[in-house]
Order: sequence, then C-alpha cells, then structure tokens
Amino acid sequence: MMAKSASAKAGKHPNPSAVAPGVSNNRKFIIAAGVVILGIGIAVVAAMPKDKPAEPVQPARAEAPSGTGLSASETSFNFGSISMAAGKVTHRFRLVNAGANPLEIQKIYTSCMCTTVALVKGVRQFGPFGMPGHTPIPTINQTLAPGERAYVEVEFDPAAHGPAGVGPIERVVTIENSAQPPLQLAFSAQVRP
Ligand SMILES: [Cu+2]
Repeated sequence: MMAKSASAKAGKHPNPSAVAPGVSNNRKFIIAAGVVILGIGIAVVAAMPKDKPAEPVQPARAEAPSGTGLSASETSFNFGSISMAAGKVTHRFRLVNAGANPLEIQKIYTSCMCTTVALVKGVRQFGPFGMPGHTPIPTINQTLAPGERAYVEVEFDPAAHGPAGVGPIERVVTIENSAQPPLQLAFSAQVRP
C-alpha cells in the first residue's frame, strides 16, 4: 500500500528506492520556494513603512476638529491674480462655534498693515482692525453660542506696499478666543501692477 501510493506521487519511478530522492527534491523545492516567497513578503513589508511617515503631515493645519470650539469654513483662501490698479479686495471666512459651550472671540488682528479684518456677527460689525503695533487692537469679547455663526471679513489693499508689493503675497488673520489657541486664517494672492 505504502509503496503504491509513493510510486503514484513520484510518477514514472516504479522502484520505491528511486522515489525517495524525488520526494526529497520536491521538499527542497517547496522549502526553497517558501523561503523566496517569505523573502518577497519581508521585502514588501519592509518597503511599506517608508511611504507611511509622510501622511501625518496632513492634519497639522489650524482647523479645529469638528465638534470642538471655534471652527472656520476654510483656513486659507487664494485671491488668485489681482491688480493694484483695481484696488482693495475682500473675502469672508465663515466661523461657527462647533463646541458644546459658549465661547468668546476676544481679539482679531492681521499680520500686516495692508490688511484689515472685521468681525460680522448678525447685523453688528466689530472693526476693521489692523496689525498690532500699527493700530490699537481692542478687546471685543463677543460671545458665540453653540452652533452660532459669525463672519470674519478680510480686506487686503494690494497697493499698500507700493511698487514693492508686486508678486506673491501671503497674510494671516488671527482670532484670539476663549475655546482654544488663537485660530489663524491665511490668504494669498499674486499681485500685479
Ligand atoms: Cu502688507
């Protein structure tokens, strides 16, 4: 029985003594193939983590996680190509209190004297305010109830820096608040004469 089944596996070799080397070679081949496959597997796994570390860079932006505190519709805005001759440009960022508790907007200000920012809450407007050190930045202490919205209206004067202001620009407005570290909203533009 044993010899018959062994010869069946070994194919053409009818002599049981000749079967043994063939089986042995098959095992060697299977082990060798297993080692190669394992090696490929290790190489693939070893290669994978190289791609992974790049990803955690993504969530570093200023946007608050939804459901906590002060959240903005966007954390940056691009005016695109704008002309000094065409004058000032404005953009509104929408704010919402995404937290469960009331929060206060304490101060808002800009990173440069060419930019002003105002808080628009319902029919009331606070500001425009400019850059600390250049203009006074008063405390406004405006409360936003949970779910309540407001707007931050930014105005940029591309001509404020004169001819030197041509080219790419980036400015930041800062919103100091009671819920979290200051929220920063950026805008950019390509200024042409
Ligand atoms: Cu400026």
